[in-house]
Amino acid sequence: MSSGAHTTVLDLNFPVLPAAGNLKVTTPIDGSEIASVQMHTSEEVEQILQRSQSAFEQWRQVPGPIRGELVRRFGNKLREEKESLAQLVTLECGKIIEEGRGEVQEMIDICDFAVGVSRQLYGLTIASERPQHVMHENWHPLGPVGVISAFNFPVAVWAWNAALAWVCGDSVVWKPSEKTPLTALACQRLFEETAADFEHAPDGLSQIVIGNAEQGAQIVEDRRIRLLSATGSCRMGGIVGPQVAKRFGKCLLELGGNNAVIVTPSADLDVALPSIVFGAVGTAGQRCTSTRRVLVHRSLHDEVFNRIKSAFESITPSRIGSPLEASTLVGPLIDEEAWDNMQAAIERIRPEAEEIVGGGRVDRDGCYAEPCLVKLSSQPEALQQETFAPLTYVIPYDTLEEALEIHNAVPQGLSSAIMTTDVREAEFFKQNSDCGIANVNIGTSGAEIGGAFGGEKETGGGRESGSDAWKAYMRRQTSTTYYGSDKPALAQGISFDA
Ligand code: UN1
Repeated sequence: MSSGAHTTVLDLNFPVLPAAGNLKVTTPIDGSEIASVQMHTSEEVEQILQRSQSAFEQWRQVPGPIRGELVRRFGNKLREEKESLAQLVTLECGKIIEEGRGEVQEMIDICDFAVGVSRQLYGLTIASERPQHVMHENWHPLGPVGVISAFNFPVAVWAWNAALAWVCGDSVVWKPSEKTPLTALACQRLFEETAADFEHAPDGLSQIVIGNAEQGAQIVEDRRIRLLSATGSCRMGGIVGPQVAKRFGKCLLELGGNNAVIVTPSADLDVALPSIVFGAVGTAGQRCTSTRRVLVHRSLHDEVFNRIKSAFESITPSRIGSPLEASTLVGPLIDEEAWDNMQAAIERIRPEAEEIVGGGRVDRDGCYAEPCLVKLSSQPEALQQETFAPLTYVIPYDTLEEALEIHNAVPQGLSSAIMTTDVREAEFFKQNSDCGIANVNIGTSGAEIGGAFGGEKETGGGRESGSDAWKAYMRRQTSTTYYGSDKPALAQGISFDA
């Protein structure tokens, strides 16, 4: 039942996608079925895990810079295939094509970054308290890494993990969202083509598990998976985290956000507004970094609300539509459940709202929502939850201290931003935001890969992509060597004359 246009994207770019299976894949563009793929059985998952373990045993012996060479070539492959992969991303998860391209660019960027890291897996030399002793901190490959990713960044988040895992000497088993298996299969094919020409890459270095929570659980519970990197809801993290901890595995959790922008009286609103609007409605509000709350100084509450409202109204309905069209700014929600969640959140907030703008459904196949803006007089309990939709609340505050209190009074701690031209306000905000990301005069979404990405509290505490996030993919070892020939001294000055 796939429409002509969709079949063309699939056939032209990735002709070897499996023809039939027990997992239906639909496009949010119009809700039609575009493919079906076969889910792995538990025996197949077991074989994948075995292959991953033996790939790791070989790959860990390959020098870091040579591992980096594979990632360099994979990055180049992505450059060649950027447009077709971007189209597939858009087709499968519904983000606008410009953002689909941005997502593939994010993969290319992390590959470049990881190539550099492959020559910089630095340890430390540590001063020993004992004569003729030297201490080192070494980093060794960790083991097979499991990656569980979400529909909204169907390929970039895997690439953040995989590129670093590969240069760190690890193998990767990836379970993509059951809503986006096609992009994962396409990435797997691109990786296999790259690895086929690279003599040092063992079979099974990167593998995919197609399935749902059942296949996910098998990976989560398997002791061979030394690091489990999971992106998704706080609810999912609350299940996965304890399961991994129970078997003493390592976990990297990248969970929900509830991100706010604070607008102070000194803000330049021409700088602030575009960032707020992109943060609120970009990716149809389906980023973990999307702007959910705008905390505005009371003196600007009406003005900021009205300006965001005008921006939303200029988008609705003409710029809401097929994400494959260049003029579209807001594409579809992923599915009917997302639409229902958005409507339920609007109904929950309705009794408290001073004004609600938008939030209706655009009349076309697929779940196309008008961005919704809600004016509130304070932050109610209902805002403790994240709603994955273009739904933004505008809340007044009186002092910056109060703004930070409101800001931090949610369970999540991913991204935050302040709009100000006052350096004191900016620094006060950075010191007091409890989030992993704290931006000044840019929005909450759209982080570059160079920084460590992730958040605190129920966001899970994990850090991915830039800075020293690579350390999560390796095992740390402290090594003390005595190079003298007399009886060696004991640490802490202990004397022990046997
Ligand atoms: C996510 O939504 O899970 O900072 C990741 C951003 C993107 C990544 C978002 N670079 O918005």
